[in-house]
Amino acid sequence: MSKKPEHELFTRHPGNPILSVENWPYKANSVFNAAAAQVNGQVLLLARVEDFRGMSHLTAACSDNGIDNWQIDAGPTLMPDAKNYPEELWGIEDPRITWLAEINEWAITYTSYSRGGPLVSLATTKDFKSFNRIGAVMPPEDKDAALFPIRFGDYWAMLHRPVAKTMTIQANIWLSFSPNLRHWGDHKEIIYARMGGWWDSVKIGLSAPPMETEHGWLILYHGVRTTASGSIYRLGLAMLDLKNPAKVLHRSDEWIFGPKARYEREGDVDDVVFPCGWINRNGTVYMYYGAADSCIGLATAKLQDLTDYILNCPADK
Ligand code: BMA
Repeated sequence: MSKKPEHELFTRHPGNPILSVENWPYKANSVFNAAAAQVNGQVLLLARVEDFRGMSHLTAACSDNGIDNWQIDAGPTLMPDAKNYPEELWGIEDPRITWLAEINEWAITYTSYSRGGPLVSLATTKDFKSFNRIGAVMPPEDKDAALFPIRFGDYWAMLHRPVAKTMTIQANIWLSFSPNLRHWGDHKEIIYARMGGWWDSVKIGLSAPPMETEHGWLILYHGVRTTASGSIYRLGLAMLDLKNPAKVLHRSDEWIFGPKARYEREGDVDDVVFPCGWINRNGTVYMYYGAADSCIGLATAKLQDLTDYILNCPADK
């Protein structure tokens, strides 16, 4: 693993980017923002693949070690289906995967790019070959959604990021509940973009799905700041209460990972790190992130270091 900047908790893999269009079995413009899951002892990534029309679909890649020797599906794994799901008109993007033990299926939240703007869609699968679409679960504009793996009382819970254009743009993380995965309510706004000079001043959004720890739900989120030369996407951590995920226990003041390597600084969209998946392999967290909307990077950290860090961060204000 290569050296990491002093303030960063994650170490970039020296083989980065670990996946890009050069590895892809079919023609594509870019491969990025992949969800991650541990499936039958392997690491599965469900990558966003953008075609030369500018529209995205999702394709699965599997590896024994989560680093190399990826077996990539020969063609798209999940294509937009605008005929039956009109909200998928302009593609499907940025998936997140959560294992729902109760129903013995994986839940995939993804962004559908509808005529009215991006919105949150949900599908389930047992095998990443056939998919059962629940369909659009949040109207536009809303994205960056992931489910918790368990119910709280009778209710499934989902983090997501609606956008409201009032006097300023409001793009904060919300928590919603559902008895059946289809109908969502009891909406609560829980983590706010910090405004002003902060690194996460303009927009924030959930990155990977919440990770359960003994201290609480570990949250990885991205924050956006706009500068004279564009937006910078960086990452922060938060911790939610285990029993009551609406309660934010801690939040990092500083970003813990940001665009530094060349493949993160230069691409179709410069200065973006955008994880949609992380997994815990024997105490090591593998974070998979889209780099500059062009390729996929891997960075690792000890889960213990992440929890030590966030527990020492201030209680959320
Ligand atoms: C966000 C999403 C991501 C993308 C990022 C940077 O709004 O569209 O898919 O990686 O912008 O372009």
